[in-house]
Amino acid sequence: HNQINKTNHDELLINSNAHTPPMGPLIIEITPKEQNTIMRVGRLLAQAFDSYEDFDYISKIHLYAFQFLPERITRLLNNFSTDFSQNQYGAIVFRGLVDVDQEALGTTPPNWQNTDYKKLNIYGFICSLLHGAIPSKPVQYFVQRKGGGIMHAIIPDANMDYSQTGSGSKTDLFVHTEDAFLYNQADFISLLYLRNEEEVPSALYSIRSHGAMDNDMDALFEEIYKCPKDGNYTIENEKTNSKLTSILYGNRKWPFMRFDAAEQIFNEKVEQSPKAMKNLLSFWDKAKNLIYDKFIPDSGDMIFVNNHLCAHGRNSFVAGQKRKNGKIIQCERRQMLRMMSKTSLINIRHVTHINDPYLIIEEHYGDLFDLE
Ligand code: RE
Repeated sequence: HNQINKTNHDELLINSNAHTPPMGPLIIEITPKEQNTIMRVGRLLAQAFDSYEDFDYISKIHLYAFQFLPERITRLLNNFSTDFSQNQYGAIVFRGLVDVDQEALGTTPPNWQNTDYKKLNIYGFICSLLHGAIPSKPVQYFVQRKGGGIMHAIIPDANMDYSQTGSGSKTDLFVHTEDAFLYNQADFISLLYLRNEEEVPSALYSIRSHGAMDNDMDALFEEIYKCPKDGNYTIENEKTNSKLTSILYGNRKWPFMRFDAAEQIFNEKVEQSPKAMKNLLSFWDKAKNLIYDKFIPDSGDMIFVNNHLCAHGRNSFVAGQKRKNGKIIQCERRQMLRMMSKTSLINIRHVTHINDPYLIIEEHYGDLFDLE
């Protein structure tokens, strides 16, 4: 048989005449055998290394990914890093990627600050391996939690429940590409759901769902749009708030996207120019109809996103409450693990910490944090 399997890519190119845009993520059902392999590899690595942040481990993740991950998953992710075509939605759902022992996980902490990362070690290894298969390097951003490690627990926090951040819950989290206020935002993001008993749907929105760009979209390539830092910050000075970027970039017909609906359109303090706001509103008019929100993550599911093609968000919810037989009952609060990665540490060296090329210290559009 074929030593080297051809991917679907070639077939898709042949059929590209009768093209309908991708309207939702690729959904992959992980087989029990694959899940088994993944859990075993996670356990093995957790025994061999103390932490998924161990330098010896993290500098070799591509090697480990290609050696140990089930081949089907490695192939899919490898293809994901090079396919920016009209067929590429920019998000893959891996259903049942990991088996989460709910009892061992214990009760969800009140907020991310109280996370016990020792309990999450195996998931850190597994998530980093998937990024390694792209191949891409897990990184952390000083602008989020002052770094806070390469994997962040995302937990609803009762004190922040109305915020447009990962700690919010009571308002819809509008679709956004991660860190739209940075030039060196994540290339890839993984969202691993440990529990989602509230059954909160995830929202995804891909620029590919519009099909090819037409002249209508030209205005979005102009560098006339502001994006404030996210809801964790207040807009503090005029200098950083006045930097302008485009929404679309890269190829004119099949572009990439940097977009945050909440911050760029609905944040009243953003002060877009009238022209920019008019363009954003007519863009949002189309975009909002293309949002996919049919997927409700279950425990063990992962959403893997190309952050240049696909935006993410979620509906509002009441943390710690679920509906059963028409009644509202108490449940364990939602818990998700996020990891972000860059495909090159070389291209971001001008914005990484002097002693840590995995720590990005960009604060807002090219401005750096002063950490001296
Ligand atoms: Re996000």
